[in-house]
Amino acid sequence: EVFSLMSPFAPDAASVASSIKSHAEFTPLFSPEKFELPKAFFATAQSVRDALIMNWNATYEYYNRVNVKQAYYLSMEFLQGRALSNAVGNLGLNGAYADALKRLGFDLESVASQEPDPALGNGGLGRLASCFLDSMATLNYPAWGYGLRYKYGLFKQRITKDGQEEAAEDWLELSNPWEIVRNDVSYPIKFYGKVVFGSDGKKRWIGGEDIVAVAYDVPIPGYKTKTTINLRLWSTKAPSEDLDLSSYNSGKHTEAAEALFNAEKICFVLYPGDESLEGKALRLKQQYTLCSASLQDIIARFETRSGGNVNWEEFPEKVAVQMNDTHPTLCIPELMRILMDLKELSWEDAWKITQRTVAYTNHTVLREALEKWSLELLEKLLPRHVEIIEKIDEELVRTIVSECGTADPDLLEEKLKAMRILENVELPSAFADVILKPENKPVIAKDAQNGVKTEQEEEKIAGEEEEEEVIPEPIKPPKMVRMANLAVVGGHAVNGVAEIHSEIVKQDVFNDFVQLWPEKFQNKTNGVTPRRWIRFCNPYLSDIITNWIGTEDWVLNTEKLAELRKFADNEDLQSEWRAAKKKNKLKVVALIKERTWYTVSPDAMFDIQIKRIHEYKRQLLNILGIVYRYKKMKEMSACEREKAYVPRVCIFGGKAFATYVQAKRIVKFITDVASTINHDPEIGDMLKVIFVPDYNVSVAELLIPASELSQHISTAGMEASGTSNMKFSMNGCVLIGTLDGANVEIREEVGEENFFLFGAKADEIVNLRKERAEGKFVPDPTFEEVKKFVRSGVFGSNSYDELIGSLEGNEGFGRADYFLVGKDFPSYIECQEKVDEAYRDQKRWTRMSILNTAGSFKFSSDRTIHEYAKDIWNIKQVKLP
Ligand code: DL6
Repeated sequence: EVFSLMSPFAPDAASVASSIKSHAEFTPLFSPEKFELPKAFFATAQSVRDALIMNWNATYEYYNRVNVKQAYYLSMEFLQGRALSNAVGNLGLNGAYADALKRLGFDLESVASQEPDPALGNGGLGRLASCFLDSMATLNYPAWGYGLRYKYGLFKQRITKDGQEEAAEDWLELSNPWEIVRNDVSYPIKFYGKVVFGSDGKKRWIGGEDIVAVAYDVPIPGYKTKTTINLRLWSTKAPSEDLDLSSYNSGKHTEAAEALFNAEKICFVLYPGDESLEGKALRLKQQYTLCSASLQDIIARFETRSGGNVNWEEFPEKVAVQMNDTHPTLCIPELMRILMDLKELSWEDAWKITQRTVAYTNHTVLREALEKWSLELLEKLLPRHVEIIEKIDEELVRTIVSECGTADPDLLEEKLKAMRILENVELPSAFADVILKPENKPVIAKDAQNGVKTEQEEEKIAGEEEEEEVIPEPIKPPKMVRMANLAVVGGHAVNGVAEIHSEIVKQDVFNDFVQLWPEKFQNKTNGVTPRRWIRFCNPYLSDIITNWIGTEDWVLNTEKLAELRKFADNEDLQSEWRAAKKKNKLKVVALIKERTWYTVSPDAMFDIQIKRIHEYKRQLLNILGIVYRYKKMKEMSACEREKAYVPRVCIFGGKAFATYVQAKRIVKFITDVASTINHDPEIGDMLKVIFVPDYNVSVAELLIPASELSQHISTAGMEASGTSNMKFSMNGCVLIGTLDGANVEIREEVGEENFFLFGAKADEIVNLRKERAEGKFVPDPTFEEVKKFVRSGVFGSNSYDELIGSLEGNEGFGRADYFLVGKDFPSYIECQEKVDEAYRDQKRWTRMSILNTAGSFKFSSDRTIHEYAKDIWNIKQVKLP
């Protein structure tokens, strides 16, 4: 009962129904006697998968045949969200599947809601990767994603009276109908061991721990195209001979299975806690597994496609590797290692090929988030890679010395400090004398070849450990490897993810590199897929857009959304627009009831902030604004209150990293405030505060279409881009925000009168922090008032000393309001008053809403992917015949 999408005839409801029934019967995952919703979901997914597989095979076969250049997007995170509705929608089979399921006694929406939401990502970075895959497939770009198949996704969040609690997210519990295990696609991965010279005089990495990476493929369909690309996720296991059968049989079960567990645990969880050394080693093993398995796979494909006539110089003409942040930076030494040690290329040739192949996207300017690994740990885990990294560092030092000269030793020292890949590591011996001022001359560094022994020497030394006299060493700062610097040096392109962010990257984070290689640095403003983020999550609004524009082409060519501008004041459009919003709000009313037991009014303004909980994203500013509003409301009569404010439902959603204590305090504070305000009969529907637990992609798909105001209020200069701001704007939501990340461009596109702006600007932040440190900051009375109110005990016995203290520069609580909540508070309150005033005039508000959708066209990930394809990957669209 497999129907073909390759045929010119779309399958009808009858053939779809029989395909679903046949899967329910012949690829069973449940007992035969019942046919209930979970079974209906699996059978439907399997039926859709059949269709995907045909297109996916055809796509792969065609790319093989034409041997085009392919891009590979390597990412430790893919936040895919549910796949069923998206696949059915992209295939244009919504009607057929809805009808077929109706015949079988189900409705498509309920069947789709059975799907677990795979959370193989934390937030923006992972969701961006998934939007990119949708655009690559839709635009017929030959491209693949590579990631890891974590057994447990991002934790499940529960909200209790103590705040956030985390539980394991077992998304694979009932199996995953979308993936295809490729038992024939697996690669050996090695850790630890040592580097020796082989009998041919070449270096070899031997010994250590061996594991195997196995491919699990997930077909990614494009919208209205046969192109179906691949997301290849690696899972890890031990080589089969690693079960110690004799130990097992003698009853030592745990010891016997240790190797199996050690290998499998690499892919247990996304982001293992890395406070401990074991946690760090595990995260590093994850990163290396992704890089090594993917590169072995890419190289094998290149060799096969070369048909016995491999010309390595052509590698960058057939392969582009994009590193999503620094997490896959080990790609650089790994590609070098494979090319030199296994394919026998020279350093020079391998380096040219690597640089031309690899590119790096930076997603953060937070210094503490720029990854560094301990050299000692790396040396243990990947000894050959460290040698390669040391040599890259040495070459970099050579370049810096030759560019900068030695006339000004202070300047040279500064440059080396900022740019070297190795931190707190002596200079390579060749440079030590030339460069350093006499007082700073280090001990001669080790020669790259010293310390490397032959296999024979290794054997001889084994066992004859000499006793050495122990001389206490002065405490030195730890030697580190700066992955971002390695990524900049080893790649041919570096990009930021919004204009302002790319400028900060150039002027601040990597300024010294920009002076050296200005041509490497680019901007690629993020985007989101309009399929998932309007067309499928907001069918009410989509139908209205299609009717008024007169075509559904806008789903592919979002520029067409601009045509809505001319109808922004049309009363018919306005009333349809409001009705759609209301229908979406009603769905959220039900969600809130189900998840929190609170009842909220669909007539109130829905004001939403959903994102990871982080101090720089300033959920604290939002909740303090709500507290201030509540205090003012309490001081008024009912009549005054209604005049001064519009009713609001303030919705929060987001997870705090399990070990981020301050973020968890913020969650607790929000839920405490919510429970006081929501139970205050005097306030009623004028103000409600909701924390939606376990925020994920599916929750976002419900909340975003229902939003009227959304908050993007990070301290200016700290949010690289943000992508939910784009989704909100597309769905006709008005934004309140700072001039940060993509807010800047959104405001330009939708018009400044349709965006509520407040707060300090990025270029003022350094001075403001300095002033604070010098004790020159005078807090606004409103800010003092709100803090005092919180401390008065209105929200329970907790005095929130750690939270409120952190806003005051109280030494005990950290960095003197580093995120400038106090500075921006009065302008935020003032701006929120303007929001109320605008919302009172529903015609004005609806106009603003329409103009947001109309002006959001730039933020389609299709535009972003076209730019990557042209400016970085140099790949062409390939339409299947
Ligand atoms: O580029 C996607 C996304 C941006 O929209 C966010 O502004 C940014 O915070 C996020 N960055 C990260 C950084 N992770 N690391 N490292 O998630 O990327």
